[in-house]
Amino acid sequence: VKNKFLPVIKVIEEVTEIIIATHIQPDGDGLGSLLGLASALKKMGKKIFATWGEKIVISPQYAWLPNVELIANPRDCPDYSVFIALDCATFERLGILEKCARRARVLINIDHHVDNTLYGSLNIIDESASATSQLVFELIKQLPIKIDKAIATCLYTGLVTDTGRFQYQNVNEKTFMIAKELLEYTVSPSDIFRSVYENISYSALKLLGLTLTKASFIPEIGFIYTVISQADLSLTGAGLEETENFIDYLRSVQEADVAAVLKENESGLIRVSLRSKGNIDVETIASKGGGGGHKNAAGYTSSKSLVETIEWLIKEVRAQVKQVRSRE
Ligand SMILES: [Mn+2]
Repeated sequence: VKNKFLPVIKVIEEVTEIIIATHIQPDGDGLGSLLGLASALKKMGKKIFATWGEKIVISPQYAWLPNVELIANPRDCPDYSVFIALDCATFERLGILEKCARRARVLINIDHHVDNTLYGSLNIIDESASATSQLVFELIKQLPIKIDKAIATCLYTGLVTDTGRFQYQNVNEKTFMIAKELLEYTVSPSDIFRSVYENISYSALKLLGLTLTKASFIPEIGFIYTVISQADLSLTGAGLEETENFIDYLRSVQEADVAAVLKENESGLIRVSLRSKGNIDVETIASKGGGGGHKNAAGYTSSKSLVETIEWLIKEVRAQVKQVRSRE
């Protein structure tokens, strides 16, 4: 097979300074691929600027990641000629880095989202990859450095979080092969499990309780959803960055086919996270809302009121569920 990373490696070899970015509101895969690649390129002797395009807040869940101190303030984004975007499906998801990315001579887009808009001047998109961290691993393996425990830990974290601990539909034989290879660098799955999944604050636990109590369920379409408002955050003292996994609790409800968590951010916009089971495609709904993602995990941002956002969402979920049921 043709080596899809050759053009990327050529660009990396040509320059000494590189910007690496992931999407705003980064998840474990965004942060894992960002820090994994940043660590590797630094080892090659490159000057690295690693960031994402909004105020940098890292939840305790990921603040322990190796080399996390490499993350810089996006407002200081330098004038480097190469910009690598990781796990970022659309140009908009680069947030305030858009200008910085546009300024670069080469914009490399490495991702696994089906709906990636190919905004790069070099696009390496592989929908079959379980995580962008998997693609970054394939790339780093071809660079003239020794992969170490720190790099492998970042990439394993991306893999384990994006696959729901190796249980989502994006898992295949290759996922486990890559996990096995990463373990050869003395990565500790149990340490990573504890750091990612047993590291929530007491405030976040309270917020989770509140969020679950408020959940609504519409049985005829198997739709469960809940809301996290700014008031809920001040009441409990938790931060939005601590709520990434909350949707998994909704998704785990036996009668639910679609789950949504609506999060009100500081500027009053509503970030909608969606999950589905089986053939129900939430990516279609998210795209209609101006976002994107994968078939069973997607999201978008709504500037409508909370009530209007919920009404629109219920209508879209109803249509999607009906369509799938009529086919089955
Ligand atoms: Mn990902």
